[in-house]
Amino acid sequence: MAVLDQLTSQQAIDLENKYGAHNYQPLPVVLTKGEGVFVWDVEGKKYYDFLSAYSAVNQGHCHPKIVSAMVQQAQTLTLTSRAFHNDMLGKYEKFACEFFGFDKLLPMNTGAEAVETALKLCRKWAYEVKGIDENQAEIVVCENNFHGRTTTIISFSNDAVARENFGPYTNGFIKIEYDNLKALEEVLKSNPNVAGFLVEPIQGEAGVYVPGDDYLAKAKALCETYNVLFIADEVQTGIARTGRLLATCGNCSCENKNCSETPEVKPDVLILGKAISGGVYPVSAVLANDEVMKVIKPGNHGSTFGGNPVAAAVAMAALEVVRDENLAKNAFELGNLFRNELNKYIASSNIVKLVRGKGLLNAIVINDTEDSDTAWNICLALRDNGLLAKPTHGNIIRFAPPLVMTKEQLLDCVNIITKTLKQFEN
Ligand code: IF1
Repeated sequence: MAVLDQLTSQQAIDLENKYGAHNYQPLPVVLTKGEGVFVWDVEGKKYYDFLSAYSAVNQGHCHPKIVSAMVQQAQTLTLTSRAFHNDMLGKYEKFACEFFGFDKLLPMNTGAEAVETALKLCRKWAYEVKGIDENQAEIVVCENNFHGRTTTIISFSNDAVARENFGPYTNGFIKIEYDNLKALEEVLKSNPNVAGFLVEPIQGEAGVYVPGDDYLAKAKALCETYNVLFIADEVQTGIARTGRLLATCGNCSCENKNCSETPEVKPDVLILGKAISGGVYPVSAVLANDEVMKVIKPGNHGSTFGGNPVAAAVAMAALEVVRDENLAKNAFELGNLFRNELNKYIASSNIVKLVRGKGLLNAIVINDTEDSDTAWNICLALRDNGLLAKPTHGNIIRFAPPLVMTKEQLLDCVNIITKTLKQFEN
């Protein structure tokens, strides 16, 4: 078969099954093209994308400004490694630091790498600034977290499928219940070796679980009291997804400050990935102020590709798009509209229990057992009706379209979703 032969969906799926490791179970649809809020399969059928590559494609598929920045930079200089300087990295670091309100940025490539970076940064700070005895530092994490798939990160996951038979695991983590300030205070009070608290502002993989409005601010205050770093994993919630630039917001440059009842929080360490590149290129970053970032010295950490000129050019363009197209405000307004419209339907529905979320990071909970295949079957029917979404945790369906959607398009999608759900009412 020649490389350029057009495959049918079934041929493409068969190839993946035969030659690819079976580490995923994708929805059976084979995409070949994307533009804005739409994707097309190899047979030419058009879909609304309601996953956005797990919130990486917030700026819409193949955004011309981001793609053009990538192409231009790729034709000029792609990679120098950090053995030499390049003329894009510093510009990007300044841009991103000002954009998010931090002193310094450490560039990496994937979300998991950025989480690893934050954990290493936190431990080094614990020994060199806080004064914890060697190898004694603990980092507090939450039950049902998702922070990536490296050996250290799965060590503190409680997802059996992600963990099983990958041991031995990394020590130094204490797990507490999410959205439970008492549990946090208890662990901080009783353990002087705690160096950091790693938390997702909204738990994505757990099923878009939104904590109480004051949770993050009060957790941050507790961290301050006990001299513990508040580490926000905004890989999924960041970059306008939840209706503001960051779910924690802090003193970032977001214009849409009054967009939510949740108080602003400035993390000590901010982890970004996914949409920092608009889903065009793997880019991730850890941001912190000098007081924390100063512990990182030459040789402590790095990566061949982290901070490469293409990544820098792409990330700057992607962030400019978020700002110039008011994506935080759009996500906020469309998110409210989406939940209002779905709630009207849910009021008389037997198949959907509830909708929850913030901005355009939402999920519906299906009225069936966790191990039922109802959510999967609904996603297959949504696909047939022209909208792509994916179940998470059995009976929950995540809805996270690109943030460049219009109101008309969103209402069209609500129609597709409610029409599809009706097929499953009993
Ligand atoms: C997969 C979920 C989303 C993340 C947070 C770090 C990472 C992620 C908060 C790691 C990644 C992904 C990866 C994806 C599934 C996915 C996901 F369903 F698991 F929860 F987005 F909703 N921190 N999230 O959400 O980033 O290394 O992947 O770049 O297929 O594993 P990464």
